[in-house]
Amino acid sequence: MSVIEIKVPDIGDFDEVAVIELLVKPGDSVAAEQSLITVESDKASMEIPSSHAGVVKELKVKLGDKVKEGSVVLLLEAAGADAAAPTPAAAPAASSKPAAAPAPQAQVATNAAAPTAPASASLIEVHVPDIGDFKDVAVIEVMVKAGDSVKVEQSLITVESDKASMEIPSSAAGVIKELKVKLGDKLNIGDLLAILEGVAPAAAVATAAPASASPAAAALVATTTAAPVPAAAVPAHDPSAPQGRLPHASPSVRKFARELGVPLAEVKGSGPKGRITQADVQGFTRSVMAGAAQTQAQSARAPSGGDGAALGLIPWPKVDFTKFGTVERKDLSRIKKLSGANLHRNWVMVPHVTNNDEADITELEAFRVATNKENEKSGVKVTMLAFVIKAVVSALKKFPDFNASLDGDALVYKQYFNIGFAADTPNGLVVPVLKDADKKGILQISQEMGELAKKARDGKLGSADMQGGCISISSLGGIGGTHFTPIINAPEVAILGLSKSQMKPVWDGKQFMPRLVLPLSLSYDHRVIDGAAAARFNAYLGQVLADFRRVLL
Ligand code: CAO
Repeated sequence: MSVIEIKVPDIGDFDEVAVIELLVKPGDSVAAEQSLITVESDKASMEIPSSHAGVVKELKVKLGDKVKEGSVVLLLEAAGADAAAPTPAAAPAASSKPAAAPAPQAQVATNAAAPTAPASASLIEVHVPDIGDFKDVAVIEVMVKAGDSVKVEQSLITVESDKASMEIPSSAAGVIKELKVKLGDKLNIGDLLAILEGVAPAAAVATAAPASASPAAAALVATTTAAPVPAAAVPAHDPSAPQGRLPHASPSVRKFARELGVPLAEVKGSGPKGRITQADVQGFTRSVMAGAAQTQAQSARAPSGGDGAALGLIPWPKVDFTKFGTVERKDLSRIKKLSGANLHRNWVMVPHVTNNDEADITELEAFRVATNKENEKSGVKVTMLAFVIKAVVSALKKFPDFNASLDGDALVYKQYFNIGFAADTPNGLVVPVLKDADKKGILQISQEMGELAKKARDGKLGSADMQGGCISISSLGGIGGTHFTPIINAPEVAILGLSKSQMKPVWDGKQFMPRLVLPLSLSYDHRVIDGAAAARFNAYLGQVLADFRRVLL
C-alpha cells in the first residue's frame, strides 16, 4: 500500500480556480476517475477526478481554496498494481503530470473556435465550438428562440456532460432565423446550432481548436488564443444570473436532482453564493416526502386534480370549449383555490362513508318558532342549526371517538367542543368555528353564529376564526335537498350534513302522523370510526333533536 498525491491536472488556461465542493472525505474509498472536488472559474464548473483507486488518507484542500494545475488535492492510499506506475517512489513526478490523469473529467467552454461560417451574404451558421474531449453532450437548456436578436458572446444553449456544464455562446451578432437544436439533443464539436441573419462577424473563420491546445489527457480545454472571433463561454450557473436561468449547482448535483425528479429551481442553496449542494437536494426531497413542502407542480395540480399523474390516472381531459359555442374564462377565487385543494386532499386521503338518518324535529321546531317570537326584539334569530350544534356537542360527549384526530398511529382526543359550520359566501365556501359550544346557550350560539356568518360573507374571517374545530356541520337545509355526502374537514374525523326538513307521514304504531323530519347525513373517517358507531351517533342525534331534554341527561 503506497501513499500518492492526487494533483489538479492540466486545467487549460485557467490560473486559479476556487474549490466549491468536496465530494470525498478521509476514509472514503474512491475509484479511478471518481470525482474528488468541484472547482469553479468564472467560465465553468468542473469536477476534478482521481487518477487512481484507493482510500482517501488526507484532504489537502478545503472549500474556498484556490487551486491550479499541480496543486495537491489529497493523499491517497493506493492499492496494488493501480498505484505502481504513478507512486512518488516509482516515478516521483508522475502523479502530477497531466498525462497521468485519466480521461478528461471536466471541461470549459472554449472561447476559441466557435466555428462561424457565412452561409450566405447575410446568413451565418453558428456551430458548437471545441468543447474538449467530450462527445455527445446533452442540451439541457435552450435560451433563445427563432426571431430573437442575439449579440456576440450571448449564450444560446447550455450543454452538460456527466462532469461539467457550460453555456455555448453565439459567435456572431444577428437575428436567429432558425434554431437547429432542441432540449435533449446530443451535440459534438462542429454541430450546427443556429442560423443567424444579420451582421457577419469581422472575421468569421470556421476553425476547430487546435489539437495541440487541448492535450489529450488534459482536464480542461481553453483555447482563447486561437479564436479570431472570441465567443467566450460564461458560467453555466452564475448565481447573479437573472431569475429563470438554471440554478447554481454543480453538474453532479443537477444530475442527482434529475434522477430524483427534484425541480432544482425550487431548492434553496446553502453553499457559497447560494450554491445548491447534494444535501440541499436531499433535504428538499425529505420535506416533500414528509408533506412539509410541495413542489410548484404539485401546488398547481392540487385544486383541479391536475393531470392525474400523481394518482396514476389518465390525463385530465383538455377540451377546446370554443368549438361548441361562446365561452368566458374566469380565474378561481382565492378561497375556491384554497378550499378546493383542501377538499381534494381530504376526499382522496380519507376513506369516507356517509350514514343517512332522519330526526323528528316537530316539537323542536315549534319551540324554535316560539323562542323567536319571544325574542323578536333582541334581534337574534334562532335557526335549527343552533339546536343541532348543541345536540352535536352532546353526541360528542357520548361518543368521544368523533371528537378525535388521527396522529400517526395514535388518536388525539379533544376535551373541548368547538364546532365548525360551513358558510356559503360570494367567494366560496369557508368554515368558521364556534368555540366552546358546550359552555354556551342556544341564544348565544345563534348570536355568535350570525356574527361569524356575516364576517365570512364580508371576507373578514381571520385564520383564528377558522381553526380549532372538532367536527363540522354543513347545513343546506335553508336551500333544499334530501341527503348528500359532505366531505370531512381533516384532521376532523366526521362531518354532519343537514338537508331541508319536510313534513312527512310517520307511522306511530297506530296511524300515520304528520311530522317535521330533518335529514341527517353523517360522513365519517372509516379508519377511526366503525359503521356501527356512526349509526349510533346519528341515531342518538335524532333522539336528542326529537326530545331536547335528553341534552340534560
Ligand atoms: N330545513 C328547513 N329549513 C331550514 C333548515 C332546514 N334544515 N335550516 C335552515 N332553514 C331555514 C331557516 O329557518 C331560515 O328560514 P327563515 O328565513 O324562514 O327564517 C332559512 O332556512 C335560512 O336559514 P339561514 O341559512 O339563514 O340560517 P342557518 O342557521 O340555517 O344557516 C349558514 C347559516 C351560515 C350555515 C347558512 O347561511 C349557509 O351558508 N349555508 C350553506 C352551507 C353550505 O354551503 N354547505 C355546503 C358545504 S359543502 O359544499
